[in-house]
Amino acid sequence: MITLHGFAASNYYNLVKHVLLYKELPFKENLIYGGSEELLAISPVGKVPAITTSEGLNLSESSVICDFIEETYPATALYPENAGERAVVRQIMKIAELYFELPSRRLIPFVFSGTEVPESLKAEVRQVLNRGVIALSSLCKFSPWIAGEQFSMADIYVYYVNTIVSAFGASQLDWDVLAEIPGMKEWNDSISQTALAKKVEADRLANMPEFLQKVKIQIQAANAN
Ligand SMILES: N[C@@H](CCC(=O)N[C@@H](CS)C(=O)NCC(=O)O)C(=O)O
Repeated sequence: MITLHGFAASNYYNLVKHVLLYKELPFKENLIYGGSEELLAISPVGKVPAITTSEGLNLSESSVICDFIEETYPATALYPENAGERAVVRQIMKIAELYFELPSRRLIPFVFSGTEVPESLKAEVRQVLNRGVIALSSLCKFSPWIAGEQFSMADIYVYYVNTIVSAFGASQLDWDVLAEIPGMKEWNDSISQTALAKKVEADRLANMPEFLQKVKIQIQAANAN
């Protein structure tokens, strides 16, 4: 059985969890936070999510884990059979990661520490997000799924990327980024209404107080040094 390591407040963790649930694969969750020696033994950069397979293989990096799960458990396929269509799904995921997730994440430390985001950083983040908006507007189909008729890995991946974009883009840039992409908000809302997304969200909310407490302790320790 697969063990999924990490914590439910993490969107990266949640996207892998959603994939496992979608494919109805048995798995157990090991609650573990970033920065511990225990995690470093499983995940070389000390980040979550990571998985341990039933054969004892440890893997990290959410997109790598998603591909491994798909290749190992191809029933209930999450990638199209056609190589070109598969590449388009991966292209959407990669662009969402590079131009939506990663720039939005640069705002997180300021939110957690309650400090003002410098205007220069806001401008940089806006610029990168804008590239994402242009690219995803041209690539996403929402007919009804993000890459077309077939529900794919990109539907799960981008949905969890968007949780970060919405939360931090709106609060720090005063910008409803998702509203810029025709069809994105409606698609996002429809995924949020699925039973699996609701389960993952309930687990996220349950983990938030403990996660925020960990962040607070880390900030206090950093300030004391
Ligand atoms: N590229 C990684 C990013 C994972 C990541 O940033 N995880 C965060 C939680 S959402 C983490 O573990 N942070 C802890 C740390 O940076 O020490 C992936 O796709 O899995």
